[in-house]
Amino acid sequence: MINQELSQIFSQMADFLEMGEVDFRSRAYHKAARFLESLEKDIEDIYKEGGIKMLEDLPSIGESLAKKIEEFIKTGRIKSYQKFKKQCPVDLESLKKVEGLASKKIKVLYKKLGVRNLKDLENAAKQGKIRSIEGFGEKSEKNILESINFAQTSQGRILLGLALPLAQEITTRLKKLPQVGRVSSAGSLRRMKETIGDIDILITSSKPKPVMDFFVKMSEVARVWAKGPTKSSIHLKAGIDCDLRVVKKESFGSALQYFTGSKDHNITSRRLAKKKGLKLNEYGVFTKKGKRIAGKTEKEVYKAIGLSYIEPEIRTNTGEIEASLRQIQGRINGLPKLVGYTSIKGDCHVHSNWSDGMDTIEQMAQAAEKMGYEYLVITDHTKDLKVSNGLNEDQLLRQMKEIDKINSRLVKLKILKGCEVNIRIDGSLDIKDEVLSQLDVVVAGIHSGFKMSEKEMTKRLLQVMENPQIDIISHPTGRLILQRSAYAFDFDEILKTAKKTKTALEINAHPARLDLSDILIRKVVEVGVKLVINTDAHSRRGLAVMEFGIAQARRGWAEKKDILNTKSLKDFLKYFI
Ligand code: DGT
Ligand code: CA
Ligand code: CA
Repeated sequence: MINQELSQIFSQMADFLEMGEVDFRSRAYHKAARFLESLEKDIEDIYKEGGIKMLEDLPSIGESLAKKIEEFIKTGRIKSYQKFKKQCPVDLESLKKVEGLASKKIKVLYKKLGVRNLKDLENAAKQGKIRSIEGFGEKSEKNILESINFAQTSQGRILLGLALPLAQEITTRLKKLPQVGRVSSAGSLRRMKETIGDIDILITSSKPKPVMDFFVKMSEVARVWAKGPTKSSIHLKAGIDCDLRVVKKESFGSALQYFTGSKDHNITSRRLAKKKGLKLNEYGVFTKKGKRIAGKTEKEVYKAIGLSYIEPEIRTNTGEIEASLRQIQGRINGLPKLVGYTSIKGDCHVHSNWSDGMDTIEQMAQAAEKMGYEYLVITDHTKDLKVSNGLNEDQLLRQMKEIDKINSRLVKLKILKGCEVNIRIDGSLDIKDEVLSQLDVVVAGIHSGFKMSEKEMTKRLLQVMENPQIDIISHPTGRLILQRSAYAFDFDEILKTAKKTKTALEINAHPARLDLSDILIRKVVEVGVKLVINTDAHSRRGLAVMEFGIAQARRGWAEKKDILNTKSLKDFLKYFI
């Protein structure tokens, strides 16, 4: 659509002008951009009909802009736009994706701090330089940091770790409204997918109007896409959309089933219903004659179509429906009994301020005790990682003594001694075996040298697992969601050796890692290799991400028995001896 393209170009021209010294012309460009966006007729048709004269007669388009439109229609580009773009000292396009950053603010950041791109912006915000600039403050600095991640990925998806707290905040508020009955998230968020395209919320309500009024006026709202009695859509300042749907009480379960998806899961369940002579949709389960036989709860919906209840995390149409069928028929290989959100008894990969953590060992232990854990393994970085203040053998030995002291003061929780020993390029470790052997649990991780051939990387990891001192491999594939893909290695070979050497693989609960993926976890479970869910926390607050790791384990069909840190302290330690 040429109107759209031109509108975008004009609005960028306006931004470029605002970046320069004189910006009075920018308003004309803004106006023209808005006009073009709302213009029903194709601007090219108008030009063909009446030439440049007719363009000039349009509201918001003067002589000079008409010329530019003509140039664009004839040549497919506008020279002055390209010139502006070249001269612009900053990466406006990316910076503008950061919520709350308009070109005028970007100009200030450039002039005062030399911010040219997202990386500069992130550094400035992290160093606390932005808050002191007029027109910004601490809050906008925080907002900038929060939305940078989104701007960087810009695919429109954000990490579950960002979306879930946002959604929880909104659903909690909705629950408090007197006109609201049931409330639930749906979509990918309810399935706890690693990244979220948009947040879906379902409610029942006797009086939707005030609820919708409330919803579109929340302080997080950046734009309102649509507002109606049964559905409203908003864009949040955090850079993600949120849909709110009002459904009937008697259809809440079927609506929840429908809007939780995944789409593929829905298609297969609907097909199954059809086979039974039933119709399944968001309003309920119906007989051929149109009689509703289920819809109020999800459980009854699944039951009506001949299935036992399927947890949202595994609704991906990758065998769960077949397993559910086997389950209800009492056959083997039914649905997995997914590990529960409260089943974890200890965190086995956390950092203290001995290396690059924020908090002391004691503070970490107290926080873990509060969470109800029985044990916490302190696994600071080791000496190769100089930037992370990695510990050498002597420091590790001293830390063990310190842990003994703190343990004598703790009542419920036991701190276990460990480290996250660095795996070198050649597969050797940076801490001597005789020190590693004195630790309770040794985690080994790759922190550099990601780019190797698959063969070399596999060899590197196999060598580590063959070392009897090594208990757990941390973040086994090295991926960072939306940022860095996994390194190349032969996962089947890893599994074989892990099984043989009784080495556990970590599910790293950090929302940007969630490494292993659901698909790999399923492989691990099938082979019978053990998993550990760890937060890799660098502060007390970091311990809270455990939930994401558990969700990931569930998405990979893992049961309690597959996860070592669901064991009591006694059994946990026994496993590693
Ligand atoms: P997202 O938002 O990209 O992270 O992923 P979802 O799964 O949340 O997708 P979304 O928000 O487009 O739709 C929410 C759910 O609604 C989806 O999981 C299944 C259901 N749904 C949406 N469109 C269709 C469709 O065309 N057919 C079927 N069967 N279900 C749909
Ligand atoms: Ca969604
Ligand atoms: Ca949606």
